[in-house]
Amino acid sequence: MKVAVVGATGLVGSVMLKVLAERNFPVTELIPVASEKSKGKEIEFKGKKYKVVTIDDAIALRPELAVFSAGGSTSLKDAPRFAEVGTTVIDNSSAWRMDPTKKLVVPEVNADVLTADDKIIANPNCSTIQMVVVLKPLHDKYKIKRVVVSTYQSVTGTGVKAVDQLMNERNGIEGPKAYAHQIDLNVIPQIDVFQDNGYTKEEMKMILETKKIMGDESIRVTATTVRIPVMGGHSEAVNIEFENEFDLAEVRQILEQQEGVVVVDDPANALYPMPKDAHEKDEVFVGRIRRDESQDKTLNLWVVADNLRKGAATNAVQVAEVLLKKGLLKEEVLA
Ligand code: 11C
Repeated sequence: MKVAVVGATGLVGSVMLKVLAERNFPVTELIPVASEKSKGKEIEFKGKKYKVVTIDDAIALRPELAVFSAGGSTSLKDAPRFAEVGTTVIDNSSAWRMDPTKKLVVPEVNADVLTADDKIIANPNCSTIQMVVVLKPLHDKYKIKRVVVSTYQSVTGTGVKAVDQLMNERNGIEGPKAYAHQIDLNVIPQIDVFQDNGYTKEEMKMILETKKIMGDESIRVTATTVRIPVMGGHSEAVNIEFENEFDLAEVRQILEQQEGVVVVDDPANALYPMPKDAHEKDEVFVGRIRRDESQDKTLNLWVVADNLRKGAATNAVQVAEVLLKKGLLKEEVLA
């Protein structure tokens, strides 16, 4: 099928192309889309070269699927234009996530919500995705009451400018800044802008998106999201209070059996998930599985994933795979 990748020259866009190729998604014609200044640039996909086109050109080509990673304002403006001609859009931005008419999907958690009527589907925030993949099977078994999460997030979540800032600072080179503060040899307890309640937008995404994806507004979530001078993936310390008592060996077994999760938990041999090891992997890694001894029915976990893969591109492609498997992408695009 014809697939448009909107934002093909960005960090997520380039990983998207890699993931589409690796997973052998049935792309017969790739339509790489970027801003006017990248028009005509060549992108290689599965050994073939494709010219970057503008959004208007891409809509005229009537793709069956468009995957967006070009920021919220592009998504708000242009995703409906694709949808109008019958293209199914999977959108990586935060533009549509909390819209009650749009589905917010992590296939391991809520693939069942997708229907043929869903023309714009939202891909959740990276730090939310890796957490809910782990929470879901535990919620099904023990019912989660409350989650307290603290994140340690990679600079790749901000984009190329932040990666450059980190490397420039490390090498003593002046350059443009993605953050208001130095990031190398530092930790910044702010991701995205502050809201009136004192939380950042990233923290509110984790709180609100988790409830929507899990389909349970009763789960209480609180978050502190932090940028650290790391590439390769986001890490999260997650504290989970359950309604029901759990058995630690059973928790481990449930997580080992969960699709998309890999348990790395061997403290005696200093084995636990780390962003360096999660880099370029599609799975979510869990370790440091232990009881919170300060409170009943409460568990502590350490969760790591490549934020550009499972946190963005891989999840989007997996959503497309579900649509394909359910026959929801077959509908003819308007001529
Ligand atoms: C970060 N989570 O690490 C952000 C990036 O809503 O898709 C992704 C922003 C989003 O900075």
